[in-house]
Amino acid sequence: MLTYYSEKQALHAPLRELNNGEWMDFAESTDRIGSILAAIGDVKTPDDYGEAPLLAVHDPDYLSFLNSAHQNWLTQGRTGDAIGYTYPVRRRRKLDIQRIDGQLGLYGFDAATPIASGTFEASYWGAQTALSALDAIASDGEDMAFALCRPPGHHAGRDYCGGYCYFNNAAIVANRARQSGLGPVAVLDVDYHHGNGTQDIFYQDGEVFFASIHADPVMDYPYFWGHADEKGENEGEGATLNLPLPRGTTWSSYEVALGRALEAISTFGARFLVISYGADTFDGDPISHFALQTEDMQRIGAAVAALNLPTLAVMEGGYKIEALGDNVSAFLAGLESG
Ligand code: SP5
Ligand code: ZN
Repeated sequence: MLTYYSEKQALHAPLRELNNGEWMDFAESTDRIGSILAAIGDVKTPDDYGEAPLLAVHDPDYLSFLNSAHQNWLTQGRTGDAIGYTYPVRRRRKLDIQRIDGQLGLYGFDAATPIASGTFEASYWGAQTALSALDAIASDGEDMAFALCRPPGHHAGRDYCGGYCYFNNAAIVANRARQSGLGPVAVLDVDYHHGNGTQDIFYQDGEVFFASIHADPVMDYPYFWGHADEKGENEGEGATLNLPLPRGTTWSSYEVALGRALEAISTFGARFLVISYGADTFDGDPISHFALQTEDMQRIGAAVAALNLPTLAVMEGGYKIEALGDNVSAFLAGLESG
């Protein structure tokens, strides 16, 4: 599989996150990439498409914030990673917030998404990785490509980070594919967690279909989004499909949801597919609770490939480091078998 990755993506290396009221080692670690690279072999270095494709999805003030947040943190005399603690989600008004702690609340939605010294640069190159994979399909005639994005992206919205995500790589390429006339575009999100950022970005947009199979948000992060009755709004009504599944889900019921998602993508008339691939549906993932096996990752890839669409796979989550490389390579083998 044609795969893109930049070593600059490893510059993002927060130390810890808040979990169940305590500090734990940052689950979205740089070791994840080592496991994947060892399993998949050669990767290509991305080109630089600049900030414009990022700004087509993200707010310019949010980019400035991300670019300056860690320096701003250090300027306040702090050490380590910038982490917020004040989240004014209700009845907040438009204020010119300068204090770093206020900005972290304004531009984020959880305390598990630290901003470290290399976060902006790594996230920037993660997005360039996705854009390069898109260009391989759009300009070089490839049928499919894999963007080994890290940090992941699907929890990030137009003007906020969250869930280890800063730039929404899948949304950036879905939007650019649509603008390049490759649409209608569908995004299929198979990460364990609901892709709330991607959903939010396209919620009122009828040109990009978003389907997600994930842990029921009644039980699991991100709690506030991903419920089955969220179906899109205005022009986007009917172009969002949420298929929440219970903890403990194995292939037999996953397969049914996947079939429904793929059928909806066909019915929508998609001509281009972006798949947000998370390996955190794997049995034994340290922060997740499905029970898919490595062979099921191949089955997901093969089922997606049967759609016969130009397909760009974007890496999202997956935290069982020892199994991560095998899971990603099984998924890619499935995609290639189609
Ligand atoms: C991209 C992605 O997969 N983001 C996931 C972000 C999840 N962040 C918070 C998860 C909290 C899980 N707590 C589980 C406790 C297990 N002992
Ligand atoms: Zn996830």
